Amino acid sequence: MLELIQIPWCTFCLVQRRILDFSGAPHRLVDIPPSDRSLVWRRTRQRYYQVPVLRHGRSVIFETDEHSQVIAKYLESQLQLGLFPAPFDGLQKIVWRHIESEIEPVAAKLNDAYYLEVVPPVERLGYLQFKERKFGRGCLRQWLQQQNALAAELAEKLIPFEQMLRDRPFLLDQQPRFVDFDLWGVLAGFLYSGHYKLPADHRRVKRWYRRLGNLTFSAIQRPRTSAARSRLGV
Ligand SMILES: N[C@@H](CCC(=O)N[C@@H](CS)C(=O)NCC(=O)O)C(=O)O
Repeated sequence: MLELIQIPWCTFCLVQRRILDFSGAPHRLVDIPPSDRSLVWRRTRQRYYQVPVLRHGRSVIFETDEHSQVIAKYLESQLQLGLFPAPFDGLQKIVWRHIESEIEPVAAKLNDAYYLEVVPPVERLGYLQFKERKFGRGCLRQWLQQQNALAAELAEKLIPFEQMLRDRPFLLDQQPRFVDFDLWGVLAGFLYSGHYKLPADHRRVKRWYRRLGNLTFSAIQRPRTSAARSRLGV
């Protein structure tokens, strides 16, 4: 059984969670409190403290740098979902770096602005402290005050993706590739608090988001191949 150790509103966790749901592979979600990384620390044998972390039998998989995609590539190796086709190798790397360094921080700030609603009461002090140490005193309050400007920034940053969807159903191709899931997770994090909507002007992004949110691999790919998939009980 695959197990995803996660924080439910973490954008990077939402990426992996959507890939797992898309795959149809049985999996379990293990939520950890943001302030207590002891499970991750233990599982990774004192090598990692961030989330997400994937456990598969005796294997524990986690990222090795800011822009590695170790978990998604592991899932691809096990499930053959077509996430990393060779012809898109370089292009995908450029796009996911852009998504994670330009778009993710804005989406996460907008969700964190509502941390009093998103984060359980017992976790709020630690969360505030963690964010203020990273971004400066009063950052969460400022993001709440600046939410219109941040939302406008996000909408502007989504324009290239709206353009990419002009002639095809997914960002690069006729089926979703890794970068589709990467952007989907970032936007799911943005929407997590329930206070925002995707920008009204970005009609293609809105349709793509809804489509990808409900999509399963079995709906796009027949026949399913690989003994590995059946070993995982897919
Ligand atoms: N590059 C990593 C980033 C993961 C990450 O930033 N996780 C955050 C939660 S969204 C975390 O665990 N932060 C805790 C910390 O940095 O102390 C990935 O893609 O998984």
